Amino acid sequence: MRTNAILRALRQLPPKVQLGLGAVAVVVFGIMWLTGNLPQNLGENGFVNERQNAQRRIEGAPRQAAQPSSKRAAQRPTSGSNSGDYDYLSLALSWSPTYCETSGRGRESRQCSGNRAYAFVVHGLWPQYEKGWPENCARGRNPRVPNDVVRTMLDIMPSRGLINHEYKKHGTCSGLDAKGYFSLTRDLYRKIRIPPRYVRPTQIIRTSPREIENEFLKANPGMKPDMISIVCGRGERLKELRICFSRNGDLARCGRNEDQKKLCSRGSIRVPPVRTRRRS
Ligand code: U2P
Repeated sequence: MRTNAILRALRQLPPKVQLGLGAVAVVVFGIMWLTGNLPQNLGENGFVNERQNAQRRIEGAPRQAAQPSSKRAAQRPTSGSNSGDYDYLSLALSWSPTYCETSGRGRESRQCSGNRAYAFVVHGLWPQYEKGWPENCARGRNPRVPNDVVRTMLDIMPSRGLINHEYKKHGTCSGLDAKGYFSLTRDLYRKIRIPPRYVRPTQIIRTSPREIENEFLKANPGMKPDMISIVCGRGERLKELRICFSRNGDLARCGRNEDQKKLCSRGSIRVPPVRTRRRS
């Protein structure tokens, strides 16, 4: 209704003024298009509906740390525009000996056949929704990790391929560039104390998810049971740990992604020892 009245009023203006206003509109829309601020859905009659816009602003607003996200929200398409939109961070620490006995078996890699025997290594730092997670937030762009950044991470993330993969899939959703994302990863990793018997075990450890959790709680004052989850893999082996942090980088309650029952419901698990000599 209001739109029609505006159009009627415009038609009554002298042709030169109509032409001038038309030119201004073309320039304004051109600038909005170039800067990526053009509204995606126009309302009735081609004008933006203010109510739709207000709703969109609320939906697009950065999420608060404790705000629950629905399954639909978790599955919504991700792109560069929602990078930085997440509820909490999950630091995934992989037990390297298990990886080398299973998925990495037989691979000629720094991690499984190099000189250094790795124990816990960083799998990734994952921006998470309360349920589900965003991924690959830089669609269409090539989110390459600069070589100097890769080099700084190899001591705790022993594969160039893994470093590139984790940044592309998860880091691009953190709202940080590669340097910032990996420096945050290291900062959070440094906050965790690994209990002594998991630093370099040379014998198999037979234990349980509950016992590992208790050992981490003891070594890390401030960590609570709902901030850590133990993941087991094939053959009842310890596969990895997930430790959760708030957006501010403090230890925090995990979301439903780290549900212990889903990640490892076994009563007992075994922790393979680190490699003690170089394989030929
Ligand atoms: O669990 C199998 C793979 O799914 C991805 N994953 C899992 C849980 C989660 O909270 N977030 C997540 O991304 C991991 O994929 P990757 O980063 O290794 O490609 C995980 O290995």
